[in-house]
Amino acid sequence: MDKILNYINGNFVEANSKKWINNYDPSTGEIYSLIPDSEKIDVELAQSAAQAAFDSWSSKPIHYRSKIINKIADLIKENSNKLALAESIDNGKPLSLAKKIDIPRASANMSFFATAIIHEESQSYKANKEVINYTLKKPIGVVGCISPWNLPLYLFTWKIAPALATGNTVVAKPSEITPMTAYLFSLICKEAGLPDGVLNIVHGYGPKVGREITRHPDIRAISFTGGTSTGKEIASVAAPMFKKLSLELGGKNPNIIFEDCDLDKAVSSSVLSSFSNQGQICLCGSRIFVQSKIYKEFKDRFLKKVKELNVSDPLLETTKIGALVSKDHLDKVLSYIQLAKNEGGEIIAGGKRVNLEGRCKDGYFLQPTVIEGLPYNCRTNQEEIFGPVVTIMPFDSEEEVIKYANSTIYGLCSMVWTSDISRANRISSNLQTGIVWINCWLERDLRTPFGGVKQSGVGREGGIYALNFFTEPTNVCIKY
Ligand code: TXE
Repeated sequence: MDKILNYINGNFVEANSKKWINNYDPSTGEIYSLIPDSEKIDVELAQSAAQAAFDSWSSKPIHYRSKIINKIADLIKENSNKLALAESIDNGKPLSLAKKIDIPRASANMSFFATAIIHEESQSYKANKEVINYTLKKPIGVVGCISPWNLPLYLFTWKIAPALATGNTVVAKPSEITPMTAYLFSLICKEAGLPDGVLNIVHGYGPKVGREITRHPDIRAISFTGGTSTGKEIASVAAPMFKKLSLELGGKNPNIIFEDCDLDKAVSSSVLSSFSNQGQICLCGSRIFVQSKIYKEFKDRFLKKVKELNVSDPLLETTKIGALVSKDHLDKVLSYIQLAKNEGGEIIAGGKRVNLEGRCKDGYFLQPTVIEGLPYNCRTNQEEIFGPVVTIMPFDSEEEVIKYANSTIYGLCSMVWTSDISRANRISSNLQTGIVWINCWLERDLRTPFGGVKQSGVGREGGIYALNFFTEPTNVCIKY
């Protein structure tokens, strides 16, 4: 049985408690590895190591930090097959998806921020002949990075890269449900020559380890991605301690299809935005709104493609829908399908657990599910389900669909399909989301502001937004 270890002060160690947590393979339902059941003392050891490493790391020239972070990016690439397999086994996602998206993006996260710091410009302001102001951006110190299970290494590196690049030292915690690639990442960081204590990874439960990171007085900023309810908990602990907070939370994203769209593209993209990663991406379009005139044609073409999606062993190249991440999550998603029925919805595709043959017979598999006939304001259309489940409904006017789209507590992203550029701009300015994709989905430029409004989060990640989050500006004013 593989034992995952904490990475503290450059050493690979068990939890102080010597206790372990079972780690399940969601495709088989079997325990396949163990993770340290860490607690407060382990977080304190990690914080001390990070504190001790801070002065040296933060004072290193940017090209030194850039070189090491680029080396980590290269080693992720060199180990991409091993990392993709580990990700697929740990999360249940198709191996092909991990190879195509998760691991390449983890490497890109590291190389993007390794170069961002050597191109970043700083500001100066000349008020008159005698006075000049300039801005110094200093690293914060020891920062906390806490990440979720849906895109494990992708989101873990998305936080760690800018934190390290800007000269901070890090105490990081991956989800206890998908710890494997974070562990392999720590081995890569060691091999790349990252100095001891610069990055520390503590495995374990959220309420124990995550909470201790959040409440440690000398971890001065928290970057978190996960559920909205957990985000509230973290904010309630960190805010009174005046910590900087970056919260990337849930979503209930509208996918709006106007009658003047390119229907082929809208249909095929909607299948991806509905069911990629088993619908376990905060950016998935879980509410599909189709203008009445094309509702039946879109629905028929969409359902045909959905029913062609094969749910099978994630390790098979042909698999499009893998396992959900855990038994608890499968039960949660199934409970929402039951809720949809209770609310008067009709299941027009899927809706049932899939029992595969062979090694995956006990895995957590679910049919891609489409539900019709629900009102826009019922619980099924208001709450984040985070599985391969979408609702579909018609609309007539722009005003009507904007009202539906903006009706939830979330505001992460929207998709809009139209060939009318004026309409695209009009709709984008009225949608209450941090991101709007027009005639596309998940087109990503890492320089852009990434994040949501309302209960989808606080702050933005990406590009200069991440560099600013992980630094504190000092304005220096000189009078000649
Ligand atoms: O996330 P959690 P979970 C949504 C999705 C999902 C729900 C819960 O709806 O069903 O969130 O998922 C750590 N203090 N998203 O349970 O609990 C935890 O150990 C500090 C959307 O995975 O938020 C893990 O490392 N940390 C999201 C991380 O927080 C705590 C992606 C996320 O766990 C903690 C994933 C605490 N009190 C789920 N409790 C997105 N936006 O992409 C837990 N953690």
